[in-house]
Amino acid sequence: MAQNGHNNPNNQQNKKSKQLDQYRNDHKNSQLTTNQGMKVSNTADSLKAGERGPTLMEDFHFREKMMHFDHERIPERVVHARGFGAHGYFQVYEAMSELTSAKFLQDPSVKTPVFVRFSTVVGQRGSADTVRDVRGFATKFYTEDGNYDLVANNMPVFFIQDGMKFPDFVHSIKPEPHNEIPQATAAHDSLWDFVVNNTESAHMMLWLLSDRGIPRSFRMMEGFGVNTFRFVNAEGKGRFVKFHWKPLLGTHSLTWDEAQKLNGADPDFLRRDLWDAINQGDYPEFELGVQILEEEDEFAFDFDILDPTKFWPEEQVPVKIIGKMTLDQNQDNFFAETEQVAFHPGHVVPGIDFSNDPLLQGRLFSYLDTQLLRLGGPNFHEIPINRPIAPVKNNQREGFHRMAIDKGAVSYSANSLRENAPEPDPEQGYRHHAEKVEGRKTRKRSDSFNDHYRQATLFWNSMSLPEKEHIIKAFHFEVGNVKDKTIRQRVVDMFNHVDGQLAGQIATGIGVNPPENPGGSGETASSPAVSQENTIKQAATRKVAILIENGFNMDDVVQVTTQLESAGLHADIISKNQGMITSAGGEQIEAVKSYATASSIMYDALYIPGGKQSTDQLMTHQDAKTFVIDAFTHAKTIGAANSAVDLLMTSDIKQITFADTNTANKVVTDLGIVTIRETNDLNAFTQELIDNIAQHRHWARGNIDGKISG
Ligand code: HDE
Repeated sequence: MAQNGHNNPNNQQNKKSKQLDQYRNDHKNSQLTTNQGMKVSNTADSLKAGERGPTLMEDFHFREKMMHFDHERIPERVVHARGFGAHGYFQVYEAMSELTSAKFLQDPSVKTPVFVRFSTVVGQRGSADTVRDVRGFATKFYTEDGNYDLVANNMPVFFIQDGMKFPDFVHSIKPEPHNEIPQATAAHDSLWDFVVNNTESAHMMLWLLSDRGIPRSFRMMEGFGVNTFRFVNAEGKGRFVKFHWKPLLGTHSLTWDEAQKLNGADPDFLRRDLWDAINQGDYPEFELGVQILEEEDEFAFDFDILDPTKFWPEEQVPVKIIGKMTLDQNQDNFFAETEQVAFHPGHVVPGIDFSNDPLLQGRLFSYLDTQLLRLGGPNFHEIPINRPIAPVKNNQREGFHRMAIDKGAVSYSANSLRENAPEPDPEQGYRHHAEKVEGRKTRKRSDSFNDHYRQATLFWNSMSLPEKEHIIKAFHFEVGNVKDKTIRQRVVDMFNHVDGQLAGQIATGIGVNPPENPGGSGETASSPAVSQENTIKQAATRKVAILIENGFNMDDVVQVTTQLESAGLHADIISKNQGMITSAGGEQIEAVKSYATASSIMYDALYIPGGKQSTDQLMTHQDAKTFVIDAFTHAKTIGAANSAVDLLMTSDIKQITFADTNTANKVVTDLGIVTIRETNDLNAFTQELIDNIAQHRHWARGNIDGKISG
């Protein structure tokens, strides 16, 4: 398996990768040196006065080694501290010249190198991956015209309308400052205190408490630029634009119970998933979409298109798909790449400009500013991962860690000593859209931003029943953890402006009064595009757990795994003990995991092959039973062949129709439980299994996480 994709002969090295090669250091067959390049004879013992004596001050090797170690850490990001990056490329489908002059959006044969960093927002750098949170989805395009950063989230709206409130909002959601509790969660008093006192957050809170807050994989998340930007074409015509990333695997989530268990069992679940997928050649793909609004339609909506707590429903403004990004190469070094990459919404290229969205305007200051502290000075653009592939020529000089050796006496403009080089280019250089702006200075928000509830209701109306149920449960957990009862009551009263039934159901779980007069915003429309029920459903890259013990049917394993793998899925053999397991016919197969290292939460589906001796043993293992019950409870597809059907029938799974002796050789499927008996031919069975896995979850199963409680 090609680690990191560099050795993959199909991977043509792009310009960015070639540039990074100058800095890559594999240390193979090398000898140990100091930082001055001097060979070292011993790095295990300090230089001492006598074998049992004190260490000497002159031990330069010890001092250098320890000094460097002492300074290894840099400040983590103030938000989005925990992240994970990967390299790839972007290709546009057709020339976008009518909409934008951005060069990387013109030629479908050009592969623009990209580096993407996915992140959580609230938790510290070492926090768990599967917490309920917004996910960051930041992409750096290394274009011929300089770096373009699309710094997006996996939800299309935001908590606040003006950048001025960002420090307040972040202070409220981060661990409380007196005791630094709780970590990586919104489930505490200060956040909900902020919410009820800043009701513009209502819409985003619903997105956060929806399944979008616990994605199954970074590969299965949408990305949204959130803010309104502007496309400008070569003639100088501007149009408003919103950016979207659409994952080709669809948008899918974990259940809350799984997410919580994964935080303990595998806090790296999402980064591991991305790393493994790229190493296995399952390159994540995302299509880039744009929603375009003509400037003359700026006021055509019942919301303000500059308000970042509103999205533009796809049913009203269609998403035009314009290209595709493929992530095909893992990073070599987490710190050098993921930790040091510096994004900024102000890193634009000609053809892309801003709008007056007051949140975006605030962002345009913050990102540049934050890098000064985090990366130790103004030269962070010289760190390899941040270097553009376009030449950098200007009169900026010096500062900490300056790498460039800028020759000559001239470091100013205009000059005649160097014929005014480097010279601005009025034709090719960036030209700001000549928007007409006028107004009196004021610290006032536009009245057009006043409605805080209608789109929250629109989002709520768009949810399927299981999605609504998950949101209510999320409220019960998040607000249930708020100690102050008045805040809990105010949450119910606030969400009564969104939907009376929702507010009533929140109240039931958190020990406060339902609204006296069930209310709502009056919004009756919905946007089917935002329900994950309507997303792409396919099985490729999903992981299947296969449980066996000695005496299993080899045919039941080989036929199914071969067919799963040819459909692009992955299977792991799991048993009580890791190691070789012997089939009924005496052949051996390796269990790569045991119940100590694997549990149902780490897989998308479960399959149990037949073989009476094997399934009889499985029936006696508590761990195997837990595997089955977890897969069932989390609404996952379960397959059982031959004697394994008896195992399911004697488990706690109830009210499901299984294959029986009357249905010999026939596939029986009920709510994602696929069974077959008395057969050697598992072809149709496996196909049915794959089709069910593609459904992601089978919420209709009932009694479970996704059950609708009226
Ligand atoms: Fe950010 N945000 N943000 N943000 N943001 C940062 O920049 C900020 C906002 C987003 O993987 C910081 O380099 C302000 C919206 C991502 O490195 C900081 C406001 C969206 C990342 C910052 C917002 C985002 C950041 C922290 C409101 C979705 C991670 C470290 C005015 C479109 C990038 C850093 C990475 C990171 C400020 C709101 C996305 C402090 C002031 C809306 C994906 O500069």
